[in-house]
Amino acid sequence: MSRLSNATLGQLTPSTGVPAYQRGQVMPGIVHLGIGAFHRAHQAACLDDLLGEDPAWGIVGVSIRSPATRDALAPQDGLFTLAVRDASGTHCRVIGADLSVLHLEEDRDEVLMHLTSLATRIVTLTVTEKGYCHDPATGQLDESHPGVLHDLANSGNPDTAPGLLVEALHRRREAGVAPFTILSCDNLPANGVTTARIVSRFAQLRDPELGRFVAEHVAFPSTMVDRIVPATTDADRAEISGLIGAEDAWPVVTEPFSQWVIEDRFPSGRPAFEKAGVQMVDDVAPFEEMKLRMLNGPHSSLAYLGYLAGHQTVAETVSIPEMRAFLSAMMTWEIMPTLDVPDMDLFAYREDLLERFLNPALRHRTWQIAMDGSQKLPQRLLGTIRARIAAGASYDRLALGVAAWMTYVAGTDEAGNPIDVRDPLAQRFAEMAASAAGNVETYLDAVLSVQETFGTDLPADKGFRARLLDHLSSLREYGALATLSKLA
Ligand code: CS2
Repeated sequence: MSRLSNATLGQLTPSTGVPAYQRGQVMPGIVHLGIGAFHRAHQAACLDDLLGEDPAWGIVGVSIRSPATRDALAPQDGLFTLAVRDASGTHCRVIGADLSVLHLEEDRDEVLMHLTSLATRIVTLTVTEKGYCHDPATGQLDESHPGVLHDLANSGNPDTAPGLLVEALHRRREAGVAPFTILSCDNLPANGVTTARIVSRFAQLRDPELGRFVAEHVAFPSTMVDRIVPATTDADRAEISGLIGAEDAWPVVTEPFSQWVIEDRFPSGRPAFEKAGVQMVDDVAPFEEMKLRMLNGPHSSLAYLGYLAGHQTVAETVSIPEMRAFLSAMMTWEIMPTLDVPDMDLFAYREDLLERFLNPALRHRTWQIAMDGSQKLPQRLLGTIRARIAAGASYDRLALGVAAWMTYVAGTDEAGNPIDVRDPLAQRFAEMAASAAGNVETYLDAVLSVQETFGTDLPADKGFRARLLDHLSSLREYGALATLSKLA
């Protein structure tokens, strides 16, 4: 079987969608940092719809950590298959919007060349929560982060996203080239404002004048992104290569649903996003809060609870009726009252979410969603809990999500199997569990003292601690399913 590439595009099976434009005429206008599966299934698919009309917005993709995506896609001229899956089957379309894929460490000069080019008017990011080198509880740059210290000392050779953005903005300023607009597409709260704070602070630490310049002249619109994109497996690779009739080393698998809401602040210009179904708004905050609290909060909760009880995938976990009832009650009674989204039917949104979680054709692993909880919990569950505390309202189910996370990061599931915990703080949690030696209260107080996640207010809240203690004890004694069933 030949490899997917520009040369073999014409030989694919007739059912495979291909770019509806001449790739050779497309010019790079966007640099994307963090070219993982999510970017390719969401932003790249959206731009692919627009390039026929306006070829000025091709994407240069950059891997910040592993060169694996670059190595898989470079021989394919940046092409990959987007496989949309649901109960009706798998629909394949080849995306051509990523014109080239670079690796920061190995291709640093080329990356910086694109970032400083006049043609690059937007830089988008999906570098995951931890890629911002910030303190998740406060949203401030973590000034003791090893990557930040490295980039401050080696400003011409940055390794982190903030360091790279600031070096590029500095070079553009020196050369008299207008700054690019920075669009964070990660699941951070107020992602534009948060990214602006982090990048401006980094610039200020390098040079106060540069800090002022970034704060005053760089636009950071906020955005809400939504599409469920499980990690690609070898079985996906084999199936999709068979379906398209060419070998694709790194296709992406996703659901039919896709949503993108963007604040319309692009001083250097932008693609006609709205023509691809993007909602352009003045203020993204209500949409973003709705998505983080309604989708991601329950997603993380079900991932920890499901994993602990031995369930591998989201669909498998959510097919348990008590789990569905628990999630629905969590959304209805504890999350929806904290939201205020204009013209939005939250009940319909809730039903759509539960339906999406049930998609039987996506093998979305609970273990994948469980990753990096220390970075995710603040915006997914803890902000909602704070809003409920402020309103004097109950938050039992949300607290169970947090307790399930605490149990998960202690490193053993209900059957006594060790858990491969992936989190920047994994080592600390393992040590806390070991030194608590089975004492639930000692473990709880140790985890609650992690200020990066909980800040200083929640650990001091006696009611919050009491809820967690009840849930932790119940999880240990009766297990996840029995505990959540009481709240379903
Ligand atoms: C998931 C998200 O892995 C996770 O933490 O909750 O990636 C989720 O699938 C997306 O935010 C959906 O838009």
